[in-house]
Amino acid sequence: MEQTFFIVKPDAMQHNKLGEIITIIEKNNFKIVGLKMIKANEELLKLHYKELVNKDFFPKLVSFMTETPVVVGILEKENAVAEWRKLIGVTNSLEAEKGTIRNLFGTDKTRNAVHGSASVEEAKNEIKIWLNK
Ligand code: IDP
Ligand code: MG
Repeated sequence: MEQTFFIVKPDAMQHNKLGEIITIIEKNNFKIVGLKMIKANEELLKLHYKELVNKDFFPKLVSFMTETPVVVGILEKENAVAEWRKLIGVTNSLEAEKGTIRNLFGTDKTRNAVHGSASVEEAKNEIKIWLNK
């Protein structure tokens, strides 16, 4: 079964939205097959966001992602990668479709509540980086 990787980001953790996000995950028939709370650091984020390290917003992104611990995990479903991206909405919370997780719980382009892998290969890399699997 296809797997994807998710992060409940610091803004959602600060707003006590972990439970609601987990409920949405389960109601949408994803199986949670890995789960961990972890405080990220710059080294980990440079691996996770390796294509973004030279962007002007990268320092702001690191600062945001290290505000509080995050919850990371593995989701399993048919077409998990695309299905999870559809459920979370586009990167900018202000443009995310109504009812998506980023629309419901995100604030803007940086503080967007959750992460979702963009491809099966990205998911495999991220699961290695965050969960050593
Ligand atoms: P994604 O999370 O929708 O896949 P990416 O382009 O991979 O979007 O960017 C990773 C994360 O970096 C975003 O989720 C968001 O938190 C942050 N980010 C992306 N683009 C911008 C931007 O233009 N300004 C500020 N933060 C950004
Ligand atoms: Mg991405």
